[in-house]
Amino acid sequence: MRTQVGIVGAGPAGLMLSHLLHLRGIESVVLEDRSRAYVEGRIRAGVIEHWAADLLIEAGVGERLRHEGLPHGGINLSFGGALHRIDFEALVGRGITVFGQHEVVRDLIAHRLGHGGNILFEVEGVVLDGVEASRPRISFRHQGRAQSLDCDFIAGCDGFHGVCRPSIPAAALTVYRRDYPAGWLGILAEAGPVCPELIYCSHPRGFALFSMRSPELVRCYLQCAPDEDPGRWSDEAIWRELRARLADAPAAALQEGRILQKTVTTLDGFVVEPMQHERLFLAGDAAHIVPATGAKGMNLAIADVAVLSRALETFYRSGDSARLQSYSATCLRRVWKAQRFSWWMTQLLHLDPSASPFDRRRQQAELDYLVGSEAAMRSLAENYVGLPLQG
Ligand code: RFL
Ligand code: PHB
Repeated sequence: MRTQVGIVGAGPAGLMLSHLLHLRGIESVVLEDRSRAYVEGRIRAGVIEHWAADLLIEAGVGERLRHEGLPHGGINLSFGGALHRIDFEALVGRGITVFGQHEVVRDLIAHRLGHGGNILFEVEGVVLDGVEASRPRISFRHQGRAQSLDCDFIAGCDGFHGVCRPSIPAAALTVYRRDYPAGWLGILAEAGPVCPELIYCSHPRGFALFSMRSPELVRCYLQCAPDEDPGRWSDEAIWRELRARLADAPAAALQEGRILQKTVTTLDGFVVEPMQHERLFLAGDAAHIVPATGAKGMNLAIADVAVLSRALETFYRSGDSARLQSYSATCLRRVWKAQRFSWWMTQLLHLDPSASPFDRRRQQAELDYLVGSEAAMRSLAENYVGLPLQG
């Protein structure tokens, strides 16, 4: 097989890249090791930044996002028993959309397949060859047959545990990482939201987050140990803990519906530099991950591929590779700003078991300052709704 851009991974990065390339007249093939049903059912992100929602709509894959996505004009912080709203619309004139990542993935897959796109699910043994040569090749097995895909470029969109990043010689990369001393126990439950907008709670028992997927489905998180066993938590214990960490007024409205899913995620910061090596370009979680407190991971993945698709378009139109060469530098400026914001939200809201009494008082003062200062709230709002796309 032969294509212009071989894409490994059918998450938001790989699928959106394939779609944007198609709009620019560039061919691609997407190789995914899981089944279509698995990737369409994987519950992950929920917050879509303002510009990313606009891009999905402009690119013709935002019909359901426009009708079923929940536009939110702000978020709430809960601490000291009270709720404080941060009004994004008033502060920066924009909001965010709450719409599940798996719904974005579903729409992208349907659109690509409906327009002649080539996505191979359940491929095995993906190996990259000749990344440093002019014609890289991806070898894999599909439906029991060994196959290979010759391409001009490879896009490594295969997430944090994928094979593309490890295909780059270690000496060519610098890795930056930070582990956070907390995990999140996440649930999906059949209940109405406790409040029309998200609530981020800072509480002496630990952080909690109240989010949603639809008017009938909530997504909530509790700070827990990074190696917590979700099976240890009964449904009653989860609802009790969520209620305990929430301000009094919304806690009274908390509905305890049937819990459909319980999972634990760790909070990690990771960046690899550069995000490219010869003809291989890394995008999304393959190149960087952020703690979920800032709601940035999927948005960064979409930002990377927006930059990459434009750089590839310039190359195929005019032979000019300057934008491809500056791909990593362009993306990393945004990535580090998102890393900073995600770190800041995490330290602001989580209980750090190693924090001194001094650190705890400083954290309380920071929350108090934030909700009393328009300048501080505007800075949070500007970052949360999404910094403008560059490059
Ligand atoms: P993905 O989504 O991990 O997709 C990678 C794809 O590659 C496939 N793959 C392979 N395919 C072929 N061969 C191989 N060897 C392969 N190895 C892997 C995988 O099966 C998969 O289909 O990466 P991508 O596209 O870069 O997208 C990144 C996002 O998924 C991620 O950053 C977000 O989910 C992070 N995130 C959030 N991001 C936001 O922007 N807003 C949020 O509100 C938000 N909330 C979250 C989150 C992530 C969470 N978890 C579970 C980590 C909340 C949580 C709890
Ligand atoms: C979610 O709805 O899953 C969600 C929302 C906000 C976050 C993280 C996750 O910061």
